[in-house]
Amino acid sequence: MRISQALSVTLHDYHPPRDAMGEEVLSGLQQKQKTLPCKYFYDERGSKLFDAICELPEYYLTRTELGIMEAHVAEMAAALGPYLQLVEPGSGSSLKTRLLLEQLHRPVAYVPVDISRAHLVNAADHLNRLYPELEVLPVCADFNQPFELPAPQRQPRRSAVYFPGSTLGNFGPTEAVRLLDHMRRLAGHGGALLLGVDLRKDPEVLQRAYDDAAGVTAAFNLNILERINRELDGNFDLGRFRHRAVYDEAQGCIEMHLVSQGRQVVRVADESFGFHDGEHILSERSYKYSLDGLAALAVRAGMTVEQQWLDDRRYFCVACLRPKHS
Ligand code: AVI
Repeated sequence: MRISQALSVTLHDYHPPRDAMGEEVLSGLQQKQKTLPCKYFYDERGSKLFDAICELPEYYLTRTELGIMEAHVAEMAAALGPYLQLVEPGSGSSLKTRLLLEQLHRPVAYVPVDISRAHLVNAADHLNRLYPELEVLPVCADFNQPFELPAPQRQPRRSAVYFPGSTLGNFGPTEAVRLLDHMRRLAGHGGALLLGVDLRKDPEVLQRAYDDAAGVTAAFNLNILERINRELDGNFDLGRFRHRAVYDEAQGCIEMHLVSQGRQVVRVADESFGFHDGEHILSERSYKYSLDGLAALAVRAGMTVEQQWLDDRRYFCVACLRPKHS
């Protein structure tokens, strides 16, 4: 890890490898069920398309979570407590984070953790100028890999991890437990985790949210193939793959697929991959939780759900999880 000065902030840099994409993409395409890791959606165009998704009438998640935050942020801040160090894995300097920071009582430090160094530094610099009382300590790391929290100049009384946006849903059950367990350890004794999760609901609502009428989600899904073409010397013909969203009700999981239109052979780097007509690549899973399922998940990660806030339609939940025996 290296510490350096970047704009107005001190950066703790774990130099997360950025060249792992080739290996992961090739090994995903070699599986019997071809898969692509959904983290590679977010190149520049993918990030813009995701922002556009968040504005879509069908994609209720962002709007609903923001509504819950606006209605209950004071209670959330009280639950987390004063003199806090707030850690945000996969941070984005979003409106939700600012809402929370503004309600916290005398927060000591804000630690955004992100793999994208330039974006992280710019967002941290912006927050640092906006809240001069707050020590902003960006950490450039893959939040799924081990890293240590930087020590703020003033000693915080406790730490909390903020993980909004239902990003947890993009991890399978085993990985989700591992990730929550990691966050519990980051929060430490007396700490907490404030988590935003999407809830199970009418499959038609989910279907529309992941297959919108304007085709923005389709463009977002197909963009990963364009990225592979550009960065890994691939030759996917984007006109010969179609976006599909499928809800598996038993698992409470919406899957995004890229379906091959006809038989074809695609080259990526030096490897060739054959597709038969209708064969699909699984590009994302987005798990939806019941409140019982969320409580069970928390227990598996050594925590309990202490408080939870829902919208009127019970579409989304922001939950405060506390380590057991804390
Ligand atoms: C980032 N993540 C929580 C989004 C989700 O809803 O699973 C990604 C997304 N995929 C399609 N639309 C949005």
